[in-house]
Amino acid sequence: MNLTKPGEKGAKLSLNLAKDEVFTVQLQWDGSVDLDLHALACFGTATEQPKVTDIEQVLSTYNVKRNIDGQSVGVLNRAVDGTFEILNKALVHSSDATNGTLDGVDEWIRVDPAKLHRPVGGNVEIPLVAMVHPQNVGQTFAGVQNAEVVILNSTGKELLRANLSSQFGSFVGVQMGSVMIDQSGKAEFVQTAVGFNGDFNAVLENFS
Ligand SMILES: [Ca+2]
Repeated sequence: MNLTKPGEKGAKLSLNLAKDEVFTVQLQWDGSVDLDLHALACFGTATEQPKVTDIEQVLSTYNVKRNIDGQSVGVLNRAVDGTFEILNKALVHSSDATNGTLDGVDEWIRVDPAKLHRPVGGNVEIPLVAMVHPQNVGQTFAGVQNAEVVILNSTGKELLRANLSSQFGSFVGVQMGSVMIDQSGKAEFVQTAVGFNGDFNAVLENFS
């Protein structure tokens, strides 16, 4: 499938997942540019839009504990295998890939909806964002070959595939859309496909 152009209204696409079925979001690309896959776990009530209220809900390589100029930043611990997770492994992120030279999948996020505490009467929204790492100054998706996002179900069946290189060439990031999980555990992908040239904090502000 193709994502809509920025500004077009997003369609809802059923992911055909069983209740509480684990699914995986994969990001792959080729070349030397560093892309990052990010996800937020947003919780809403019956009357309020899902939001991030705690930094522990931010699954991002920018939120991994590290030292920058003597300052400790980030709250997530990196496991021995390089993976990191939020909310008791409801969302797990692969080891960070700093270029696209791996064969196939470079970064992935695995979501286990059963581990999310769904608010009574409310939804969970998991916005998905792919971005050129900010250290690649001046680089946009146009300079990244074969950037693709794929969502797979627990048996590895492909539910969604979107190409980023062609449609979002002038942007440094794309908010692809959100996986919405309702009270019953049913999951849908709502595509928004908004390209942006700001930083990740601007995205975060939309959901906090
Ligand atoms: Ca990366």
